[in-house]
Amino acid sequence: MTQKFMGIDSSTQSLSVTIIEQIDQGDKCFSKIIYECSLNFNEHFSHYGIKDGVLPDTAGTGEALSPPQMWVEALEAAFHKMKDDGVDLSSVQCIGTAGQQHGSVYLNSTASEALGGLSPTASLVEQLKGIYARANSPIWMDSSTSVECAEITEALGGPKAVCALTGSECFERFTGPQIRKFYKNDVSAYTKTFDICLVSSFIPSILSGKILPIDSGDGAGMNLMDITKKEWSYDALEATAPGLSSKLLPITASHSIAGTVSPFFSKKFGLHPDCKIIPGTGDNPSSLVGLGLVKTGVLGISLGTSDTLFAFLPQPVVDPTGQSHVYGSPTGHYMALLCFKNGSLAREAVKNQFALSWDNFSSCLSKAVPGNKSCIMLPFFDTEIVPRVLKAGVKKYGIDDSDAAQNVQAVIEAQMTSMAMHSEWMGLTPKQIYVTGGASANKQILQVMANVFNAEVLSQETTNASGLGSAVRAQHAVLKAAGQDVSFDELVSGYINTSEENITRPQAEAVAALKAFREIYRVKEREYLAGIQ
Ligand code: ADP
Ligand code: XUL
Repeated sequence: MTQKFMGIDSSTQSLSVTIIEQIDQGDKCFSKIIYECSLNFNEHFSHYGIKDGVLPDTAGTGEALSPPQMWVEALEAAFHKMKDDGVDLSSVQCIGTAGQQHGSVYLNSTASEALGGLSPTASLVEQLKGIYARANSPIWMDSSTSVECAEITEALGGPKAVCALTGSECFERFTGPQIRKFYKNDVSAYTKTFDICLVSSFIPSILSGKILPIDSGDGAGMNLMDITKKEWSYDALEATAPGLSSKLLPITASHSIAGTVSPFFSKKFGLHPDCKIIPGTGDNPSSLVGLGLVKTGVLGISLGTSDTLFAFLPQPVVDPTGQSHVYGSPTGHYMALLCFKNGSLAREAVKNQFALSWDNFSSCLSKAVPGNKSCIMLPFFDTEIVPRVLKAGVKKYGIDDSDAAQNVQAVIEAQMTSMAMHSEWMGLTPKQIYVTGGASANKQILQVMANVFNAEVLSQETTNASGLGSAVRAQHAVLKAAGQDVSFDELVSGYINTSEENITRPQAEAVAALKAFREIYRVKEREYLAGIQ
């Protein structure tokens, strides 16, 4: 017997689908990826005026907004593509979804009815255009809410208190400060908001035709959820905006079943009317599952638009420096996460500055002598989250501005060193790192990572761990509902590629050089941060 499960990942620059198939043989079952597709927003949806999925910040205030209608159009386009590609959607048992974290969608009083009454004869975009109380959604790249962060922090008793309560200090991109700013700037639109969704709860709400709750994984990225109770904190809601509790459904566990697919999708695209929908989660909690990080001892790194470093935590532990976050894990436990905003954005800035292809970029790295003769770049092409840098500015020490190879090496060594240095508080000395995201296809970048962390680096079969994680979450929910107690570990272990050619090993000489480099980098970063305070 075979069953299929779908994962959808609505990320910053694209919407991707992963379908897995489970084949039951006697008392054993095997699963594999049978279909993947991705729709890039620049390529397909530039008519929204976006670049890399985000509207231009013309006022230069640090706002980062994206049109939710673009995500809606991408969702329907992905189903059209699957149909065109001949995918048999009728045997999909359940759909799991993930979304870029923190981004929020503001729905008015007509949204519930519009979602519940979608007609298959018209497009989603046409039918959903009137449901928003706010046309554009603030997303995770936004850095415009420092004032609101300070206000909420003060109301809740200081940064350490906020961190202990919600798992993170107040961060500009977190949804609570974003909601507060919206309330202060446009109280009338805030009042007309009936429901606030995250990107991760908006997408499954469209699929199921009803507004679904936020899960504890992504709910932890709002500065609104009590991290130990996994419930809304009424103190945090009060400190954020009046009447907020009425605009949020109670938090849910992402392994529950939330509903079935709406008739729009079954009639238009041939999904079975009983196809289940589970609550969405953030792309990072979803990647945790997709990367098999459902136990301690292994580190995960995603090299996407932003770079993230994450690890499974059995219990919530808080970063004493207040730079990291604790989110819910779809397994019911926790995860630690550090987010480096200048990920692919910085790599691409250097690549574009010297008009390089990715192949040229890689060959610069393959010829590099580790440690770059102690030449250092602090790669804050944009504002940064870890370490917190609120004004963009690249700082170079000893780097020749016309030397492409030196700049390429400097940006990669800086990024990997920064990740290793800022995750020291977790006290992990990982033997292995599982890596994903667009840039994980680059072997030379992975070699620098292996040398900086002194650990083996294993890249995943799919570059979309978040989509795979959501498909596996869907599978887990269906098995659990059927009374089969299968662990996440059992479900994901088959996807971890441990083959010899997939392992990038640390090189002893480079490890030593980069250990010394880390200390120089630490001093330079500290000096720089002290200078910009
Ligand atoms: P997101 O999920 O955040 O939208 P992805 O994980 O899809 O991002 O990563 C997209 C990024 O991957 C691109 O912006 C690009 O910079 C990067 N990328 C793609 N191929 C390579 C490569 N060979 N080397 C380095 N970076 C790459
Ligand atoms: C995590 C974060 C980013 C987004 C990107 O806190 O802000 O990783 O989830 O998709």
